[in-house]
Amino acid sequence: MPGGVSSPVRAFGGVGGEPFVVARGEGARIWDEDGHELIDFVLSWGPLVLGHAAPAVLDALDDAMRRGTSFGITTELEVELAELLTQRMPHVEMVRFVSSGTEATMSALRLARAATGRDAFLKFDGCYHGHADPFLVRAGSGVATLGLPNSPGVPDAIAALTRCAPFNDAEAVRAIAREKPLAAIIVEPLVGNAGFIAPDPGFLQALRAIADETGALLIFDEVMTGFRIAPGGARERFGVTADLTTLGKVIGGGLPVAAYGGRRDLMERIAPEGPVYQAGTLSGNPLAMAAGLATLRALTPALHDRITARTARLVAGMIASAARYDLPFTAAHAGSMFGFFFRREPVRDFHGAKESDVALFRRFFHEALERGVYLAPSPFEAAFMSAAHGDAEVDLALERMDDAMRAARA
Ligand code: KE4
Repeated sequence: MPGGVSSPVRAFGGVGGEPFVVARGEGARIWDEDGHELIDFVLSWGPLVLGHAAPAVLDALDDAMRRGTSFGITTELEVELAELLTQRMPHVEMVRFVSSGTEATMSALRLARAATGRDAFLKFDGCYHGHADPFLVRAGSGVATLGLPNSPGVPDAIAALTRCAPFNDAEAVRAIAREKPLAAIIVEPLVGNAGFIAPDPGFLQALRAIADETGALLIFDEVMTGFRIAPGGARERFGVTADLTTLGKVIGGGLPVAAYGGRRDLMERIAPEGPVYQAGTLSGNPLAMAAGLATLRALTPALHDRITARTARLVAGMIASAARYDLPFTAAHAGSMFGFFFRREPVRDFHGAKESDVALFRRFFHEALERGVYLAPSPFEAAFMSAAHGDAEVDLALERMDDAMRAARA
């Protein structure tokens, strides 16, 4: 296994040291093979909004698997999850399930190109939309963590169709969109792959206006933000409606599920209803659908608000600790997702994220890990809370992270 991992960011390339091997998880905690207990704020990079081995998910899986694990035939479960998604996100009028966020964004881009007859599209520096060729240009997450400029193997002819602009820079987007007809503008409406970066007020509204003015489609990549930053996602939080939306992580409850969807007039172009081809052997897998349904049914607005309140308390406590030790620090949250940088000024784009004190982040990461707190092993990732992170876990994590900051200060 290259690097001993199944996905690069797990190899601790961003923080140094040897990654641990996990043995099991339960609620807010994981245990490594040596029995070390960790309060987990990565939660499989976002999916586990109910926590590890949530009883509701295990019961749903137990029930579903006894009827068979896969058919390659439509089941009631995928119809139910599709209906639930369109109820929670009414602007997602039709939805197609796939097995990873990469498939979701790759397919949404293909659809946008087919619908507009245009090839070029725009993404933002530091945003990560999975590892399909067109998106591996100035990408975030693991690409940024490993300091890779882009990726060998992506043909120049493909990368040439990818335009990039700094996040929160609407003028740069307007200039590019007027100069080159774009099939789409794709954005993480709140960035989680360059660290946690919120949109400036009006930025997403400006993207909507530019898309409308120039005939580009607006794609919100909500693989990470969906069902985290608000029960109805970015549209509920920011009041901006994308033409297409990609989802993942939470909608699978920890099993491989992602989806793309949006305006009916666009989605009707997808095979077999239309000519735009996209397929998948395990798309709509009944076990994955059951885990996703159990997760979203449990995630009521009231539960979302409870997790959000604890996330706010955790972030406030981290800010207080950093101030106590006079560390350069900025942190924020949106719903059950949060992030921080060791930098005094707020971070508005990828450039600002890269100016944060990465060496201090590395020291803090390891000091926290030694004290039983697992954060993402990269300054260019976000962090997550779950229903299983109760007040006791928040208090314990704050106590441990306070001491970790003291130790990392040196
Ligand atoms: P996957 O192909 O990894 O399921 O999803 C790709 C993707 C698409 N869009 C957004 C906004 C995403 O955050 C992701 C995947 N996120 C990373 C974590 N930042 C996955 C972790 C990893 O690469 O191992």
